[in-house]
Amino acid sequence: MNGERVVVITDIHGCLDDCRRLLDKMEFDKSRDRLINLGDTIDRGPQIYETFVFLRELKEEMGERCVLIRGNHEQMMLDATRKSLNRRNYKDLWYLNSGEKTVYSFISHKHKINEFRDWYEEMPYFYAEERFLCVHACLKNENPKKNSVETLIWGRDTDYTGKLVLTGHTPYRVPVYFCGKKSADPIAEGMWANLPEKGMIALDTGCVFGNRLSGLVIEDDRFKVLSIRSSVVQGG
Ligand SMILES: [Mn+2]
Repeated sequence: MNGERVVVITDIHGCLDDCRRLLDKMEFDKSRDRLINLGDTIDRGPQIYETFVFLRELKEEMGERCVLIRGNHEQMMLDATRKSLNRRNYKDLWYLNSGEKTVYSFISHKHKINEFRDWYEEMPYFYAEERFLCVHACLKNENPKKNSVETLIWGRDTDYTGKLVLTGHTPYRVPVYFCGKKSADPIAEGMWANLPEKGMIALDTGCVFGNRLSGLVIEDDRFKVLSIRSSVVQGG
């Protein structure tokens, strides 16, 4: 193996215990690997503030090897907490999507999430390298800059056939691969395979809804999917 290992996770939604267990299973090494998180770190789950502390420490230690991409939930929070006259509608939207849980998680640790807006504001909408692209939701055009923000963080298109993109956002039972047809091909757990050049790998498996947390390990031009069972009790 020549290059660094890449470890991709997504849609943690405050499920920090599960995130740690998955990173252990992926043998994540913060001193050498690149970590890419595809967004949606906040809202819905049990340990939202703790997830923030964990990721902030990792980012501080790893620097540019830690890539934290923006999801629609970070975007809703940023819109709802922006200092402007017009944020009432944004706050309603965020609270409809579990924003209150994030607010109270920070308050219960004697913080306001507003204190850390700047940290969340630094999250980019996409990440690109030679082998693949990363966005939270989906792409229509393989040039990330030619997609609307709406597509990047909320989109649900699966008919993309451009350069390989890794996504989260829409939960599937297991990680799936799409390339130009409606049906999804499930990706087998723990099996090394060649990294596709085109299409879309969707990694969100609904951990916060009680299913599984999944991630991708990439070494050179090969990848494998690893996952764990969620510890979240539904309705809890
Ligand atoms: Mn999302």
